[in-house]
Amino acid sequence: MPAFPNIPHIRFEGPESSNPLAFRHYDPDELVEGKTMRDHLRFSVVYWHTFRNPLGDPFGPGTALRPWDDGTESIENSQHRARVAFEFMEKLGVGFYAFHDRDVAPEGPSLAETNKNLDAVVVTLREEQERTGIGLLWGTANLFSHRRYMHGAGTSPNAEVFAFAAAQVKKSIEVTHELGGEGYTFWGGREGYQTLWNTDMRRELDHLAKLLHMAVDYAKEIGFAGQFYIEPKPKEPTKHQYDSDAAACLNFLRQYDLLEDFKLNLETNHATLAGHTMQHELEVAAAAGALGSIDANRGDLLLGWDTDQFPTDIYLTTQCMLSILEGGGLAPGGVNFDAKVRRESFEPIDLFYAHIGGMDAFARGLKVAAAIRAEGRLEAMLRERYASWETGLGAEISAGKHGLASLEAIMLEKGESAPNVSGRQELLENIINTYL
Ligand code: XLS
Ligand code: NI
Ligand code: NI
Repeated sequence: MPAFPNIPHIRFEGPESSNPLAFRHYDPDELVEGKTMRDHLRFSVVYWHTFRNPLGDPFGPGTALRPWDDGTESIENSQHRARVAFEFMEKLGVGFYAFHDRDVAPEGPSLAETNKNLDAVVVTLREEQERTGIGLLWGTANLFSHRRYMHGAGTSPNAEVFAFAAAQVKKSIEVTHELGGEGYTFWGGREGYQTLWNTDMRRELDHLAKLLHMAVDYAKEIGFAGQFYIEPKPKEPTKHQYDSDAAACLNFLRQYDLLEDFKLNLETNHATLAGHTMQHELEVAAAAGALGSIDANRGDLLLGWDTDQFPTDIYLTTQCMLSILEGGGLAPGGVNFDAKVRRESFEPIDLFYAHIGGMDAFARGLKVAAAIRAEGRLEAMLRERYASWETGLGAEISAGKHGLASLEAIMLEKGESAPNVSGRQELLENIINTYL
C-alpha cells in the first residue's frame, strides 16, 4: 500500500502553473551552461528531518502525523519507513538522500546488536536504491544523541567513549560504502565545550584529528573512495563547537594534515549562526579549493538558533548558485535539504510542499546565476576593480619582483598613490535586482 496514494509524481509545469504539487522552475532535463539542472543541483533529502523528526520543540512534544510509522523501534517498522522514504523521494524526483546510522535503524542494547539492526535495514535501503536509482549522497554517524556522548565523541575525556565512537564510525563507513555512498560527513555534534574550566582544548583537538585520520585510513583500507566532509557549525548543542565556521575548519584540517582528504559541507543556517553569510562561507571554502557540498536551509532573522527552515529566498539561492558555479560545481556533493517543516506543518503533504519550494528556489537561483554569468557585467566590474594588478607595478608585485625597499623608492618618487575608484555597491545591488 502506498503511503502517499493521492500524490502524483511531481512534474515540471512551468512558471505559469498554479498547481502546488508541480515544479515551476525545476526542470531536471533543462540545460544550464551545458549541464542539466539535475546534474548541477544533485538534490538530496535528509532522512533525519523528513522521516524521523517528530517536530517537537522545548515547549511541547512532536506534532507530526506519519500514518505509516507505528512508532515502535522494531526492524519491521524501520524497514517499512525506509520503503516509504523511497516512495516519497521517487515521487519528488530527487536523485539522492543522506542519513545518520541511527536514523535508519534502532540502537540495541549492545554494539553488536545495534550493528545487526543496521545491517537488516541496509538490505532494504539497498533494494530501494536499486529499484529507484536514487543514490546515497553521504552517510554519517550520529555521535551526539546517545547519553554516552554527553561530553563529546572524538573529543570525549573518556577514552572508551572515543573507542565506541571509532567503532561506530567504522561501521558507518562500511555501510556507506556498501550503499555506494558518494561521500561521508562528520558534523561535530558535541565536539566542543560548555565550559573551559573542565576542558583541555589542545588534547580534545588532537583526539578529534586522530578520529578523522583513523576514518581516512580505514576508508583506504576497504576501498571507500567517497569524499569526506566536515560540516561547520559554531554552537548548539555545545556553547562552542570546534568546527565553528569554514575558516576554523580549514585551519584545523591544515594543522592536522587532513586537508587532502576533506572538503567542507556548508549549511546556511550554520553560517548565519556563526555571524557570516552563506555566500561568505562558500567563498572561503572555494578559495581554499575545499568547497564540497551544501546543507541547504535557512534560519530566521529573529530567532537565534538552528531553525533549519526550507530555503525559499531567491536572493539567497542566487548567491549560493553564483558561488557554486564560480567554484566549479558541487559534484560529488549536492544540494542536501537539511531542513524541516515547522511544527505547525504536521501533515505528510507538507513534506512535499516544503521540498518542492526548496527545489524551485534553487532552480531559479541557478538560472539567475547563469544569466548573470552569461551577461558578464558583474565579472567585468570585478575585473575592472582589480585592473591595477594586471599591468605595470601591480603585475610586478604579483610576480614577486618587489620588496618593501623598492616599493618605498617608487612611492617616495611619486609622493602619493593613484586615486581610488568607487566600490559601486549600490549599482551592483541594482544590477542583481534586474535579474530577479
Ligand atoms: C545539525 C547538522 C546535522 C548534520 C548531520 O545541525 O546540520 O544535521 O548535517 O549530522
Ligand atoms: Ni547539516
Ligand atoms: Ni543544522
